Parts: sequence; structure tokens; C-alpha cells
Amino acid sequence: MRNYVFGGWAVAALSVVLTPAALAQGVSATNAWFRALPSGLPAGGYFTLHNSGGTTVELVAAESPACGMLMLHRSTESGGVSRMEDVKSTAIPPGHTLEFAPGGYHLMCMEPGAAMSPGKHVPVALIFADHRRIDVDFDVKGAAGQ
Ligand SMILES: [Cu+2]
Repeated sequence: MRNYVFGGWAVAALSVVLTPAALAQGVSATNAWFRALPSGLPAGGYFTLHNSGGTTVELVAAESPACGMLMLHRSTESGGVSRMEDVKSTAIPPGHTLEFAPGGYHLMCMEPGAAMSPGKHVPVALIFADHRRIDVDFDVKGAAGQ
């Protein structure tokens, strides 16, 4: 009898532990790349973020050892003038995809290090409002995006 009760507790504890892991599988980042520019200019980072989970996720920050600061930016254009603004966070509802692409949302690697050169790869951690982190490997391409 005692063992049976203990077994019940073990199962309950296990299901609590598994819940966050299942949620973490709901977000994916694909087609990740940086555009490396000459002379240490900031490098734009692009990727496709998909939420296949059941709850909205909110991207709040990104980090990379290859960048001094890695910021969330959005480019906008009005009247033929292109400008960038800081983005505090972007929410992705369940089933939605958000493209980080030239001319729109992007990461901005403010101080690219030596690893930011075409043909290399740099790691990036995408950080969400619930403190989840996703590690993504970014290809580094040249100024022409190849
Ligand atoms: Cu930017």
C-alpha cells in the first residue's frame, strides 16, 4: 500500500518536470544567417521564427559571443527614408511565423568579432520573456548575402 502511494507521487512529480521541456519544443528558428560587412560595420542577423506551441511566445533579447551587443531592431521606410528602431520584444502567437529579414525585423550585431566573417558560423542565444533560451547556429554570409 505504501509503495503504491509513493508511486503515485512519483508520477505526479514527473509530469510537472516535463511540462517546460514540452513547451520549449514549440519554438524553432531556421534559415539563420548574418550579413557580414567590411570594416567592422554592424552585421544584420536574419532568421525565421516559428511558434508551433500552444501559447504565445515573446522574444525579448539575443546574445552572442561573436557580438559586443546584439540588439533587436526593425527597419522601416517612409517617404524613401529608411530607418532602424530598437524593438523591446516581439510576440509570436501559436501557429505563427515571424520573419527576421532585410528591410524588417533583424538582429544587429553592433561590434562583430573575428568570427563574423563569411563562411564561418556563430552561435546566438534567443531569449524569451519566460526566460527560455534557444541556441541557434547562424551562417555568416558576405555583403551580397551569399
Ligand atoms: Cu539594425
